[in-house]
Parts: sequence; C-alpha cells; structure tokens
Amino acid sequence: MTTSKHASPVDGAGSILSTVAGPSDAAPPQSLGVSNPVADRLLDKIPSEQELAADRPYNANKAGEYGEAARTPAEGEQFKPSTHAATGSTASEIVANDKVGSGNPPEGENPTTDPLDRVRVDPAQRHLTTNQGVPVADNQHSLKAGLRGPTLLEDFILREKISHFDHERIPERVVHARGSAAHGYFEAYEDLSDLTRAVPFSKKGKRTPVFVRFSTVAGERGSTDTARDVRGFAVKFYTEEGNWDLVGNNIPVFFIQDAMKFPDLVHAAKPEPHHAMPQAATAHDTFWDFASLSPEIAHMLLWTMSDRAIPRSYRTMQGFGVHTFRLINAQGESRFVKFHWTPVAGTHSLVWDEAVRISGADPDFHRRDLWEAIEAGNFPEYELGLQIFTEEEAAGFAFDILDPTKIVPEELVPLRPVGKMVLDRNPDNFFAETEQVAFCTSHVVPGIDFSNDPLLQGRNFSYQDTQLTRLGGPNFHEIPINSPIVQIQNNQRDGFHRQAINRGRVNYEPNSLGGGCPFQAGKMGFVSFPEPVAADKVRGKPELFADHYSQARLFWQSQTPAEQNHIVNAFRFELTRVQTPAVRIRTLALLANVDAALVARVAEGLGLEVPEPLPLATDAPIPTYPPSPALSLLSRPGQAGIKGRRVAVLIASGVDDKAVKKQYASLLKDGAVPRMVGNMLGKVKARDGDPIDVEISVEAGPSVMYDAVIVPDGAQAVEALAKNAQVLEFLREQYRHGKPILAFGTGSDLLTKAMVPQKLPDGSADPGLILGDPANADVALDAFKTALAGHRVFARETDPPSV
Ligand code: HDE
Repeated sequence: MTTSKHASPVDGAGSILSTVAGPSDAAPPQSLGVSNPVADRLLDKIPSEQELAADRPYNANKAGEYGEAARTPAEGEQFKPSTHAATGSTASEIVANDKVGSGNPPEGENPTTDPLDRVRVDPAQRHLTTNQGVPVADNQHSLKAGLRGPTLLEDFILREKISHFDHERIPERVVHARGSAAHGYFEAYEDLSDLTRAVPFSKKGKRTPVFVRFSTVAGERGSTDTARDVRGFAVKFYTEEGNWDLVGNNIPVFFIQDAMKFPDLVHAAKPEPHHAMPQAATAHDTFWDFASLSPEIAHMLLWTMSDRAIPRSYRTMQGFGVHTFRLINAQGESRFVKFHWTPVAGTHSLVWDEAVRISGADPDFHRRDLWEAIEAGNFPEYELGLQIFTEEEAAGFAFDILDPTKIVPEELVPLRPVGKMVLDRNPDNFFAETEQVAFCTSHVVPGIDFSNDPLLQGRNFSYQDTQLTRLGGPNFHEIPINSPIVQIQNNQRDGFHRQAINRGRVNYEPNSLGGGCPFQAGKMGFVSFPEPVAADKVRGKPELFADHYSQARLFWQSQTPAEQNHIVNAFRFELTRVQTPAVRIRTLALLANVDAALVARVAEGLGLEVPEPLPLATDAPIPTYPPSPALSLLSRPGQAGIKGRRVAVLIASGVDDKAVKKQYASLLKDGAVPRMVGNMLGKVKARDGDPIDVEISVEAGPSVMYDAVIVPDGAQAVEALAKNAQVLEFLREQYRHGKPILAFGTGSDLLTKAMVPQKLPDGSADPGLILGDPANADVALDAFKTALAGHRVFARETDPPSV
C-alpha cells in the first residue's frame, strides 16, 4: 500500500464514499481509511471540485444574452480547477492498462479527430480474428456435428461473419447515390482577410486538406457514370475552424426555385414508380411532364441537354456553389459571393452516341479515370474563382441573386482566381470514405455565411437530416472521414455508435462543476451575419423569379453551332423516348419562349408543329443579355495539353516495332495514356525486331474508351486488322465521335476499308485526320498531338450522322 499525503482521518470522510448527499459545510476529509493512489485522488478531487463550483457564484454571461448586447456574443466564463481531478468522471481514471491507456487523463483533448492514421488498418503478418479479437483457427468450415452432420448454432464464428455480411449494405443516398471521391488540398493564392475571415483564405500559400466527391444525381449506386445528368461537385474543407462543405454541382443553376419542390423534382426524374424504369435517365414521361409544367426549369434544361451533362471526365468539368453565399470579414462586413471551380485540364465533354456506348463498355468510366489519373501522379487540379459583389450592386442586377435558376454573368462580375485545389490521393477504402462521407450545406465556418436563397435554406435542413437514416444516427460526425481536424467539444452525448468517451460528469452549460468548460467562444466563434429581416410570413416567390426564359436564351445564344446541334439532338432524343404527345407538345411550348430556331429544330425532329408558346408568368419587361462566351465549353480548352488523354495504338503482326514503340514512348512522355490494342491478347510479330505485347483486345477495349487512335503502317498488319469487323467499327466510331486519327503509310487503307471519309463533309481538309509518312513519323506525331490537345473535330458531324 502506498503512503498517502492525506494522513490523518477526519470526520465525514465516509460521505465522499457515497454518491448521495453529504455534510452542509464540513472540512474536506483527509483520509478514507485506505491509502492508495485512487483514494488519494478522490481526496484531491472532492475539495477541488467544490472550489471550482464556488469560483462561479453566478452566471456572469447571462446579462449579455438580451437585447443589443446579444449581437456580440461574449466568450463563456471559464475557470481553471486546482487539480485536473476536479472535472474527471472518476478518481480511478489514473489506473493504467493496455485497454484504458496511460492513466494520464487527457486534458482538453478529443482524439476522435486525430488524423486518419489512427483508424487505417493493415493486416501484414497478422492472423485472422473475430470482431472480438479471437484468433480464427479455420476460416473454411462451419462447425458441424460430424463431417456430414448439421451446422451447430453454437458456431459464433460463422454467425458473426454471416451476420456482419447480412448488414453490410446501408441505404444509398436518395440522390447523388453514384459517386467517386479523392483526397487533396486547397492552396490559397493570396490573403483574402479583407473579404473573409474563413481560414482557408487567411494567408498566401496556405493549404487546407479537402475531400471531394463527384457524383451523378438520378442513378442508383451501381448505375453508369456516363448518364446524361448533372454532376455533383462536393468539397469538404477540413479547416482549423471546423469543416466547411461546399456542396456544388457542375452546372451553375438548378431546376427549381424553392426547396418545397425538390421531392417532386426528384420523384419525377427517378425511375417511374410502377415499373422502376428507366435507370439514371430523364428521358421519360414523368420528368418531362413535371418539367413542362414548371417553366422555371427552362434555364437548367438548356444546361442539362448540353454537353455539360456528359462530361469527358471529372477532371474536365467545372464546379459551382450555385447559390449566392456571403463572405464575412473580421469586422463583420458582408459581401455576396458565387463560387466557381475551373478545371486546369479544361472543360471537355463526351458526345452522346459515345456516352451511351461507354455505359456498356465501361460503366465505371469516370470512376476509373479519376482513380487512374491520381494513381499515375497526374493530379486533377481546379482553380477556385470568386464572383464578389455588394448588396447595392446586387440590387441593380436585372435578376434576383437569390434565384438559383439565374447565373451572374461573368461579363457583369468577373471571376477572381483565389486558389487552386489539387486531388493527389485516392481513398484507401471506398465504403469507409467515399460512401460514408457526409456533406451538408449547413457545414460552414466563420467567414462564410448563407444568403436567403430559398433552395439553400431548405438544403440546410435536408443534408443533416438525411444522414440520420443513411449513416444510422446523430454521431455521423465521428466517422473518421467526417471528423474535423480540430477538436470537437460540446455537451452532445449518446446516440447510436457513439465513439467519444467523454470524461467527467458535466454535460450541460452553464456549469461550475466543469469550470465552465466547454465554454462558448464569443466573437471568435461563428456569428451569423445580422441581416435585418422585417416582413410578413408568406409562401411565395419574389417578382423577379418570374422571368424564366431570359437566361435560358442567353445560354443558348452563347453556344457554338456544334454545341447548339448537340442541345437540339438531346431534346429530340429525350422527347422521342417520352410516350405522351401532350407532354412533348407542352415542352415545345416551353422551348418556344427560349428561341425560335431551337424550338423549330426540336419540333422537326419530333414530327410536330411548333405550338403556341407557354404563357409567361410575368408582364414585366424581360431582360436581354449580350452572349457570354464564357458559357461555351469550348472557351476553356485548359492547359493540360495531351496529359491524361487515352490513345489506342492499333497493332497486328507485321508492324514496325521500333516505330510503334517510339510513338508509344513519346505519348507517355507527354503525359498521355497509350495502349497497344490488337485483335486479341498475346504477342504480335514485328516486321523485324522484338514481338510486341497486345495490352487489350478491341473487344474488351472498344473505341469509346480512347480519345484518339494511331493506325500502323504495314500491309500485313493492315490485312490482319481489316479482317476484324470490330476494328473497322472502332475506326468508324473514332471518326464519328470527332477523335483524332493518325494513320501511317498503308494504315490509310484500313481507313478506306472502314469507310472513314478523308475529307470533312464540306470537302475541306480534316484537321483531326493525319496521314503520316512513316519516313517522317515525328512530324505526323506532332500534328497528331496538336489535334489530340484540341480534343474533337466537330466539323465532321452531320444531321443525321453520315458515318
Ligand atoms: Fe442536394 N442533396 N439537394 N443539391 N446534393 C443531397 O444529401 C437536396 C441541390 C448535391 O457527394 C442529399 O447526403 C435538397 C443543389 C450534391 O455526398 C440530400 C435540395 C445542389 C450532393 C440533398 C437539393 C445539390 C447532394 C442526398 C433542394 C447543387 C451529393 C444525400 C432544396 C448546388 C453530396 C445527401 C455527396 C446530396 C437534398 C438541391 C448538390 C437528400 C433538399 C441546388 C453534390 O440531402
């Protein structure tokens, strides 16, 4: 037994051994009869707890909670106990063992927020165990009564394994179920403290860790990546002042103007409820029925029918915060802001015929692209740009900045680049990270605040709420991917799957028994912008929200002819699949308010007359805008050159191995991703020199999986390839989808066999079709690389397609 510093026994000692009542005002006991470190600590704990409580005779913060004073929240009062024991749950917390830890109770610590290393698991040189850590001797058999006997209920190892498996699935996200994610960082270009106190912008060069999830909206978790749909672009910033989630899309506007309509929109877009078809598609009656009765959707429809809704990759699409937000600086001054992410690789999309075929060839097309790019060290990058404007400027705009169906044209408020996001690490585990990450628009940090956009206001409720069922309770913030990098300290307790083991008996505030801790932060905490509000309670929308068409027209008129053709074709495709003529006609009536040429062309494709336009919802004059070149995808070619572009190098016996390998190496060096594609796997005999390995067959890796193709020289190789109809189809698809084609020497015969035209439909030279002289291969390869960096030759397109 250890010697106690509390040597002499004192009356009333027994009272501290009881958890009820005690003397009214006795001197603290000096001994408990036993002497060991735990008893000693209890003797320290009781008086210091009493002193701590006595330090706070009243709640000095109270007066500041009322009237004008409440506008500037005061920091909570806090008191330091004379011993750390005072605030503990128990005196025996100093006992150490392998499970409870060191016996040195943490002071002001919440280790559930420590870096993810604390939960990364690696099985190297470890045996199998049950979830209780019991070594598993045999993982091949259940426990049976005899080799041919029944399985025994006693088999807890089998039951645990099967039971866990039975519950592996959790509900998928009600929207945005299909997604892929990556870790990375955001780096600020400059100090923006004059505009915002948000920490990611506090210093030039400051890096903030991020986790970003891209998604489609309508499809289920296993649906195809290349469906025509909006893409989610959700960024979680792990800042020193908590998590900030910027939960955006790759399109800067939305379908509806009030959160009240979201369930209707999603019901209409999802598979129809009677037969659960179609998957991941808006090309069906219920969507267009809803859309044509909700003309505020017009602007968004133009975007979703454009190539924006079929991005080439997550690396090549923009992201937008959509709503107007506020930036708040340390002086409490507010400015409005719109957030824009611009991909450094440029904005590039698929063409529809290609997107449909990719759904069969590789439904994971975008997931694979993101994963492979990061694994190869070709890190996707996006620049963050801000459109910043004041309340007074906003009042002068022709549209309402609270209307999520409107953009702020870049010609009106230019983008200010403020930083760069780099995605440089793939998740370890899809479920633990990508599936369990929970983005919520209500996760903002000091320096960022909301506007009154009615959609944003509704979202601020929805995201927190949905996690309760999706992630199984209110403790989803403790799931490692969701926990912030800073301490979580509050009096919330309990609930499903609670991980934090809170020390002490204080779980309320104000308190004196915990020294007032955790105390309210006062003005260093999150303070809402005190926007004055004086109005009637009302259900309705502001007048300016009633202009449904002016920005839809702006978008249409800002597109290049090729982009306009794609929009027309998308409307034709979707409305052809619709079955109810009245729905088609009503949609045409909506489009008639957007643009006469657009509606005439769509109507023609449907075999319909252009109907009377839908009546307008307002008599007020409709604003007009000059075209905005920034709205065309082609306005952002990017700075990535051919980095990340996939090139099929067709090979067959008889190719010149030196030439082919040189092309391959040269593409690789510039960051492209070449692949040797042949009739089947195995080696092909080179003309002279070493055989070459085919990396994938044309069947397993069809045309749509590549951005461009190289056709080799050599009569023998061309003959072998020409025998395969899939190769000929491959080349026709490369042509149809506007992709660069480089054919060396006799390779051009293969193009002829595939009936690939060597001139554009208007008879001019095709800049994407390069016939290379094998003797001068470098020149041809350079021209090919230039075409590859330029992506597609839209001038090949005809209506209907001729190839
Ligand atoms: Fe969402 N949305 N949304 N949304 N949203 C969800 O939250 C919702 C809206 C967006 O990768 C859900 O955790 C309402 C606009 C993204 O995990 C849910 C309204 C924008 C993601 C939800 C909207 C978005 C979601 C489903 C109208 C672009 C995926 C699962 C008031 C600015 C985030 C979940 C991820 C996910 C509700 C409209 C983007 C149900 C009620 C506008 C990127 O809470």
